[in-house]
Amino acid sequence: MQFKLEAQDAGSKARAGLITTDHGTIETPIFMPVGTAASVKAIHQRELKEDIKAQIILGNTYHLYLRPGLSVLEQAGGLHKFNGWDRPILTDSGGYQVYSLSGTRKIKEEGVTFKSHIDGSKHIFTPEGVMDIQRTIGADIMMAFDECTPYPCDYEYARKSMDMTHRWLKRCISRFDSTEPKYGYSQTLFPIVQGSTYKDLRKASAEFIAEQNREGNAIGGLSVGEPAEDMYEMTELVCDILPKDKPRYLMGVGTPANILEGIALGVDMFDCVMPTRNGRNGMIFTTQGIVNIRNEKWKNDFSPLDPGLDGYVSSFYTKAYIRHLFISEEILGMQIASLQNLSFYLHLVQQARQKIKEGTFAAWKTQTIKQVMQRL
Ligand code: PRF
Repeated sequence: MQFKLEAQDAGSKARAGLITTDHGTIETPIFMPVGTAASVKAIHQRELKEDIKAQIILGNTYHLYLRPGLSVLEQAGGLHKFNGWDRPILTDSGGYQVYSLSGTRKIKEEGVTFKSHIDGSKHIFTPEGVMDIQRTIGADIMMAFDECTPYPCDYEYARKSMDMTHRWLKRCISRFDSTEPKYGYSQTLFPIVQGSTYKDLRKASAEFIAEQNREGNAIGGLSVGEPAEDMYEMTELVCDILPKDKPRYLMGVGTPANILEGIALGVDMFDCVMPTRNGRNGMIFTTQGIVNIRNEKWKNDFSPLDPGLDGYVSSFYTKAYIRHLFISEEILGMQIASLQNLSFYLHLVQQARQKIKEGTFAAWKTQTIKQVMQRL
């Protein structure tokens, strides 16, 4: 993997760059649609590529390990072959899903034992095991195994957890560096900064992660319920320590406003279930603002869903029709809303990239947040 810094904004810490992998190049800043279980929910691969113009998608170690399982993935020749997505894939390590999804779990130095949310069966994730699983999945970018602390989190717990995440990282690195990719293209490993909302812990973690000198770095443990101001403060502090010449990934973030603020602080990569999950619930992001499509006010509104985007779903379907689909629980409503939301997110980061290159990002950001976050 390579990262080339192309431009830096004059009025903020925003950057534009290019990440090159064996499955193609990613223009940053980028938003990565979440494809948890080998599928971006309600979106098929041709739409992902041609309508949304996604450049990289996310997969989840936790889900893929439980279903379809490693034997199927290995026989398929890896996740790219299995789901027909030939552009880059990043997999999260399970260091988050294990905590948020599985019922009973026990965290020990060796790793985390947990029960499957599907059938209650018992499993253990260790740093070494999670590296092996991601080798088998064949992700272009693999994530280190970490503990994402909840919010709020007392200082002592946050410190001990961060230290364990650092020891786990060392184990991830030694397993990663002593194993080979399985499918003939290269893979890379991103470590994850933790430290909850404590400045001294975040600083220590960012310094430790930077020292490992990997090809890219991630910021975890944020967007877990803390005030947005805390998230931005931690993000800025960490970005200022992480190396400039490597991509920075803010995990699980966020709203359009969170993403633009993150970009302004020097973040290059984002992922979030919000555009797909909220889309399936009838919350639609547009260039003009946020639409609750079930609202009575759209009943007779025959204007296009989003006149500001020129993609197929944005211009072809009317608000009245999509409202009808949601009220009637027609599955097509969820598909259209998911497509629109992802198209909007990708358009947003593409525009941000353009503005960074032009040196006008900061002013554009303020005005855009105001516009796209308003409730229509
Ligand atoms: N760790 C991992 N994945 C994550 C997070 C984390 O802290 C977050 C936090 N927002 C989202 N996804 N491994």
